[in-house]
Formats: sequence, structure tokens, C-alpha cells
Amino acid sequence: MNTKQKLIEKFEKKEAKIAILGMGYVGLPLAVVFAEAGFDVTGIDPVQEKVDLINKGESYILDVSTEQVKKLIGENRLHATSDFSVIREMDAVSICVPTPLRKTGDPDLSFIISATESLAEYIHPGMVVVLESSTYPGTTREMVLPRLLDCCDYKVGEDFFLAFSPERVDPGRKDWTTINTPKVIGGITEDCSEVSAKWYAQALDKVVPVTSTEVAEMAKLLENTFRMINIGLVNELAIMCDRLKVDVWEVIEAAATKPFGFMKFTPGPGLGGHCIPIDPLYLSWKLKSLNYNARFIELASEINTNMPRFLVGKVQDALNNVGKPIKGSDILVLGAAYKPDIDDIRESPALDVIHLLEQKGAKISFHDPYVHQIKHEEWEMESIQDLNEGIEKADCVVIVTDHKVYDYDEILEKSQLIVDSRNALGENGRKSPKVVRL
Ligand code: SAJ
Repeated sequence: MNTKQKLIEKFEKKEAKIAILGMGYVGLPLAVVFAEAGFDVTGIDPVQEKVDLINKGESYILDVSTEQVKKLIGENRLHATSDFSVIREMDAVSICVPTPLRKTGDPDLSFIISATESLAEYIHPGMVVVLESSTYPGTTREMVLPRLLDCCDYKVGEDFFLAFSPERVDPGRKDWTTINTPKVIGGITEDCSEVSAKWYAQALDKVVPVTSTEVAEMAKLLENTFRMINIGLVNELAIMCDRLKVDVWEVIEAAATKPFGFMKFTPGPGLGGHCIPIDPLYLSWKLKSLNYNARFIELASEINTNMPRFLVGKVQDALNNVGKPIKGSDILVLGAAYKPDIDDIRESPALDVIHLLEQKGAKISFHDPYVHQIKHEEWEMESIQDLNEGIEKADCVVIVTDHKVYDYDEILEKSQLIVDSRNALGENGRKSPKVVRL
């Protein structure tokens, strides 16, 4: 049996030893899924605090219960360490590390490079490596493979195998999880695709092999660029409808009655999160290096980035219409997280809205049941505790993130003036003279 066949047999017999690099919202769920499928799994993370929590049987990730971790640790099927040298005993390693943007807006591959260089010291024949971090097409072949080959004279696709498989984790989602979300996977060579697909198929419901790492990398960027551009489209529609004095929310509801050929997106205060605003810029950055300007991405990014300013303009007009300057007005922002019902404020447009209102001299406070404090660049702010008191004191309430826990009828009743950027108030908001919608 050759290396590939031996490795596939190990996967099929669940004898392969697995390591997951990066115990975050992607890596820990993946580690648990493989451990629950019967593999011996080691989570590797440079942050000792995460390692200690896992080894104590505790979870710090929304989608993984402490019970799951405790059980797997108790059964000795899951372990955690900050020591990369354990990789010398591993048969399969998945890299799940962040791919943020630098301040300059360029891709920051430092986490991928650091994880790859640490892994490369222990690479050995009969091993498969899969990169999961969202990145531009070519990263696996151009950045990961050379660093793995630097430390050895093995042949990729014969002695070891390398593939890319985009993560599709949506934290907090219950319907589509790590196990049942279809998983695209593509290798440097056909044998790399086959071996990595065989590995993942032992634990995941549906694996979708593709012929190269570039196809898999690009599929992920299409998924998130599709979203970012369509959100940019409806945000521009909101600006157009504002000029036309047409209610954009009614327009979208009407269009959404079309049972085919239309997909509903809704305007908002801007584009938050660590995927949608960022992944498409990895693609446009790569294309720039090939002398191509990805105009849709650039334009959508410009429109989405401008939405906080557009919303603040609506607040200024709303206060002006009741004879109040924005300067000195008490303004309460409802919702700081980047999307409803979570506590994540990464890239949240609420941060820009608050900053812009403060710059115009407003007396700003915010409330968010999930976000108790904002620490952002040079400023920080605590969420108010008494929502009713905050609403009654406010000259204007600005709904930025429409958490489900809010009682919108009560907010409507108690507020003097509301600017609703999410249509959280629905029909009642449309009819009320004290509500301005995006
Ligand atoms: N947003 C709008 N209008 C919309 C949809 C979203 O303004 O119609 C805003 C949100 O408020 C948020 C931002 O866009 O600020 C991103 O929202 P999102 O719903 O795309 O949520 P994310 O960032 O958590 O995206 C993740 C992605 N999952 C992965 O990358 C694995 C994305 O591909 C998923 O489609 C998305 O979750 C999802 O559907 O929940």
C-alpha cells in the first residue's frame, strides 16, 4: 500500500491522530466533531488560557457546550496543548487561524504564516494538512506549500498531502452546524483532494471535493462577496429611495414576494462582522496584484462603509425637524453588536455611528443586552443599565441593531423620536409620526 492508501485506511478505521491548530469559533467545533466521530484529537493553541480551559473540560465557544468538552476530555479523546511538537505524531492537521485585515486594508496572513512555520518543523511523510482560514485564491499553493517544503524534501501529493477547505461556521446558528453544513475541499493535487476529502467525510455529513485549492479558496470568497455586494445594493437602494421619497422597506417587501429569481437583503447602518466586510477585500487585493480592479467589490465596500454617515444624516434631519440641533441632544443608540442576538462587535457599524454622533456634539449613550462595554481604539463606553430611563431621557433613540429581546412596542410608546435603521418597528414604525426609517 502506498502512503495515500495507508492514510485513507487510517481515516476509515478512525486510527488517525488529528490536530486542529487554532481553538477559536472554527477550530474548537471542528475538534469536537472529529473527536465525537471517534478520532483522537489534539487542539493546539498558543494561548495557554484556552488550552487550560479545554483540558479542564470547559468551553468558551458559543457553539460548543461545556458538557461536550468535559465528556471528550473524560474519555481522553480530546486534548489541548500549546506545544506544536505534538504534530510529529499527528497524521492530519487542520489550520483554523484568523485572517484579518491590516490597518492599511491589506490582508494580514501573519497567523497563517506563523501556524505554517510552526507546523513545518514537524511535518513528516504520511501526513495531510488542510487550511480552513478564509483567504485569497493561491494562498495555499503560494504561501503555505513553500513553507512546508522549506523544512523537508518530501513530495506534495506523494509523501504528504495539502488541501484547502473553507470554514462555513455561523456562530449561534442551530440549523446549519459544523457537522451538517456541506464542506468544500480542494487539494494541491488530485490525490491531495482525495485524501483530505476522505478524512473530512469520516465526520461531516457532506463533503464536496473540488479539483484544486484555488477553486475551494475562490468558492468561499464568492459566497461572502455575493453577500457583501447584495447588501451594498440594498444600501444604495435605501439612499435612492430616500431621494425619491419612496419607502425602501415596502419596496423590498414587495419585491420579495417574487417566488423566483430574487433573494431578499435588507439595508442597515453598515456592514459588520469578521467575514463579510473582510473576505471580499482579500479577493480585490489579490486581483489588484494581477492588474485588475474588482469594481463591484470596491463600490459595494464604499457604499457599505458610508452607511453610518448616511444614518447619522437621518438622525440630524429628524432632530432638526423637531427644532433640536444634534449638538447637545441626548441620543440613545440601541444595539452595539454587528448583527442581532449576538455579543460580537467586530467591525460593528454601531461603533462608527456612535463616533460620528459624538463628533457632532451629541450626548451619546448606548444600550445592548449582550454588549456591556465597548472598547474601541481610543475610546470606551459602558452600556446603560436602565433602558426605560435611557429612552425617557433621550431626545432621539437610534435603533442600530435589532436584537429580538427588545420590546419594540414599549420602545415606540416611550420614545420622543426614533430613527429605525433596521425596520425593527415594522408597520407601527411606518405609521408613527415620531419614527424615521432608513
Ligand atoms: N446585513 C445587512 N443586510 C442583510 C444581511 C446582513 O445589513 O440583508 C449586515 C448585518 O447586519 C451584519 C453584516 O451585514 O452587520 C454581516 O451579516 P451576515 O448576516 O452576513 O452575518 P455574518 O457576518 O455572521 O456572516 C456569516 C457568514 N458565514 C461564514 O462566513 C461562514 C456568511 O457567509 C453567512 O451567510 C452569514 O453568517 C449568515 O447567513 O448568517
